[in-house]
Amino acid sequence: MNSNPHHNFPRPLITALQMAQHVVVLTGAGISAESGIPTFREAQTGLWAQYDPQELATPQAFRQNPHLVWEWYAWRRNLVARAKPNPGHLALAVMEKRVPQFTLITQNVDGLHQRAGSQNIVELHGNITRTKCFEDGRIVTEWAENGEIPPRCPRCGGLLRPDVVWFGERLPVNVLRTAVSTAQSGDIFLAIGASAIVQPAASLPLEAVRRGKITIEINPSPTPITPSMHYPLSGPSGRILPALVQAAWP
Ligand code: BV8
Repeated sequence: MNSNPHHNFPRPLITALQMAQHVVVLTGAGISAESGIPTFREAQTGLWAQYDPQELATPQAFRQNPHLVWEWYAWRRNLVARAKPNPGHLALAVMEKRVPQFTLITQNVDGLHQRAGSQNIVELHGNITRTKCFEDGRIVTEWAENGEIPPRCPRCGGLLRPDVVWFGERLPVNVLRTAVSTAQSGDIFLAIGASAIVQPAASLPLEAVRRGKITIEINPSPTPITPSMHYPLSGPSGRILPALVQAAWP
């Protein structure tokens, strides 16, 4: 089904985008769904179907079974490497070029926004393509592949782990501070493909509402923040975002 380029968006929404000085976007796993990356809501596929991501994405799970958690991330890294940015990611990269200031806050760890050409990205939960030492938290770019899984830190011999924020771990302080201040300072806030459940990310759109920003949600399903949004747009971001960018900046 080709997207309808003249999707009838409310006129005030289009005008608000055209007049905006600073557009702030929060994306969740939903924006990568059309790139073939399963969201946390969907059951994992294949071997991982019997695991709950929220059980695996924790320091406890890693301590208990580092081999399993490392293999899960290796599977996801492989999935991400084979995936491509979809029209939703690409439309955000175009939108960034059309407005004076643009901040893209993402909960995703797949790096697809970077690959789509977005520039000003705030990675709330880290990035699965980066690896760090579980002991000292410092990034490691190469290590001896001697068959041991997980591999070990070349500096201290500690186990290596993905550079992502696990459940129960704090978000990097500077990252969260930037995300909150931009949600407060932008004039438009778009929440795209986020289930608005995971904290503290889920509080960002509501902070924008509290500060009287114009708020837009793009999601095929309702979420806890839908009732608070000025413009809840129901549908897949891979279709709605290109149509929205086309309507605002033909
Ligand atoms: C912290 C990286 C504090 C790892 C992620 C109760 C008990 C235990 C903990 C808590 C609790 N209450 C709150 C917490 C804290 C917890 C939390 O929020 N839990 C939730 C489950 C209630 N939060 C944390 O632990 C955070 N840290 O609070 O620390 C602290 C204080 C002091 C000392 C120590 C600690 C850390 C949270 C970060 C966790 N890491 N990711 C990895 O990826 O492996 S979160 C991970 O899940 C994702 O990054 C993402 O953020 C989240 C999944 O959410 P979504 O992105 O929204 O994706 P989801 O699948 O849920 O939904 C997809 C959406 O897309 C849906 O709405 C769907 O309709 C939509 N969609 C589908 N298709 C499309 C689409 N939309 C558009 N287009 C489409 N085509």
